[in-house]
Amino acid sequence: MSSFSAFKQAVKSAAEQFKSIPKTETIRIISHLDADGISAAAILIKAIQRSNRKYLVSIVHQLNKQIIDKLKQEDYKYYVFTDLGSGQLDSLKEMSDRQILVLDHHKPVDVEAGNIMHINPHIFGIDGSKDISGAGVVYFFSTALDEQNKDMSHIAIVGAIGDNQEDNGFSELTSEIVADAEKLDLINVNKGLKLFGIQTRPLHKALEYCTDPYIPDVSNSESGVIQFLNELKIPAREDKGFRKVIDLSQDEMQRLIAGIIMKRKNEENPEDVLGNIYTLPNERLGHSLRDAKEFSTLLNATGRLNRASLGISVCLGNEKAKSKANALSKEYKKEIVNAMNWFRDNADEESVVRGKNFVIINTGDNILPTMVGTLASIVSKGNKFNEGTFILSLGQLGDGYTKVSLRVVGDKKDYADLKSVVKSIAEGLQESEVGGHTYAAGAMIRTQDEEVFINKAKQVFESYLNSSALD
Ligand SMILES: [Mn+2]
Repeated sequence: MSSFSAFKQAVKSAAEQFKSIPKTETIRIISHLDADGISAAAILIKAIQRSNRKYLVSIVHQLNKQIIDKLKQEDYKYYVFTDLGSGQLDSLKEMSDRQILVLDHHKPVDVEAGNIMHINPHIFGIDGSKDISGAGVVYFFSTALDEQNKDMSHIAIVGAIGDNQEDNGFSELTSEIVADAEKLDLINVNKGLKLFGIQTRPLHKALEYCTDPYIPDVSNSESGVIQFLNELKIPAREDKGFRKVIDLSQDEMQRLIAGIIMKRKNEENPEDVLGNIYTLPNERLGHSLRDAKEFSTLLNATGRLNRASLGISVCLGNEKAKSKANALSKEYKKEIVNAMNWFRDNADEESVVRGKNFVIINTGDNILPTMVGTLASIVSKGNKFNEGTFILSLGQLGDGYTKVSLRVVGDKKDYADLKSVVKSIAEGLQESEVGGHTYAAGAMIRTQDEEVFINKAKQVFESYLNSSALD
C-alpha cells in the first residue's frame, strides 16, 4: 500500500471511531493558535455542527504541561487535538482515561501512542512540514466523516498557506484538496505576481514592502517605487484614491511583470516573482479574505491578538465576524509596527546581540509575546543580514515563562533543521518545551533561564560556522 493510501486508511478508521461517539457528548477541541491551527479547528467544528454534535474549543499557543494539567481537571470524555499534540503524547497519555484523538502534522516524538488515536502523516513517511498541514489532516478526517465537508476545502488551503507549504503549487496530498476546492468553485488558482496585499494594499505600498522576492531599487524604497511606476507609465492613483494591484488593467499588469523581471535581471531567478495566486471567488473584491495569503494573515492576526474565536467564525463564513476581523487586522499591523520599531530603536542596545552568524533579540516585556515569532520571521526576510544568519527572538509571557522563536535568513532548504537547533539549545533546561518545524521553531522556557539559554544559543550557532551545513 502506498504511504498516501495508508494515511487515508488510518484517517478513515479514526473517522469511524469518531462516528460511534454518542451525539449527546460534547467534543472537546484543542487547537493551535496560528492560521493553520485556527483553520483546522474551523474545519472540525463545521463537521461537528453538521453532524448535530456539541463542542467546546480552546486555542492555545503551545500545548504545555500547565494546559494539559488544566484539561485533566475537566470532565469531558472526548478530546480532539488539532495541529498539535504529536509532540506531547507522553503527557496526553496521563489523561487517556478519556478518548483522545490527535490530528497533527508536526514531527512526532518517538513515543508509543498507547490508546490515543494518533493520526500524523509522518507515521506514514509523509513529510508534514511540506506535504500536508494540520488543517489538511483535519480536512481528510472531516471528509471521511461526511463528503459534504468538502465545502471547507478552501479553508484547508488557507491553513496550508499559513504554514508556508505553498511553493509554486502544493505537494500531491494538498493538491487533492485544491482540486476539491476548484471543483466547488471555492478557490481559483492563477499564475500572477507574488505580491502581498493584492486585494487590499495600495499598489505602491505592495511594491515597496515586497522583499521576498527582492526587487532591486524598488523594495524598501518609496521614491524608487514612484520612479519605477512612472517609467512604466502606471499611475499609482486615480480619482478615487490609490490603486491596488487588482485595479490594474491586463496591459498594465504585463508591463509591471516585465518591469520587475528586468529589475531582477541580475538575481538568481528573475522570474521568481511569478507564482500561484489563490483567490476565493465568493469573497468580496478588495477584501483581504478574497486572497488566501491575506486570509491566512488575518487568521494569524486574530490568534495573536487573543481573538481566535473570531478567526474561526470567519472561516465558518460569518459575515459579522468578517467585518470585525478586518478592523482587527489594522490593530495587528500596529502591533507589528510596534515590534519592528522596538527592534530598530534597540538594535544597538544590549537587548540585541549580534554575532557572526546570529542575531539574538531579547524583547523582554516590550512587545506582545505572541509577536515574538512574527518579529523573527520579518527580520529574517529583510535584507539586513547575510544568508544563513540565525535570528533568535525572546519575549516574556508574564507568567514566569519566556517564548523563544528561531528563524534563519535565506533559502530555508539549505540550512539547519531549526527545531533540532532549538532542542540542543534548550537541552537540560527544566520545564522547557520545544515546538515547531524545520524552517520555523520555538520553545517555551522559564524566564529565569533566559541568560543560560542565550549563552548556550551563541555556542550552538557558532558551531555552525565551522560545520559543513553552510558549505
Ligand atoms: Mn500547522
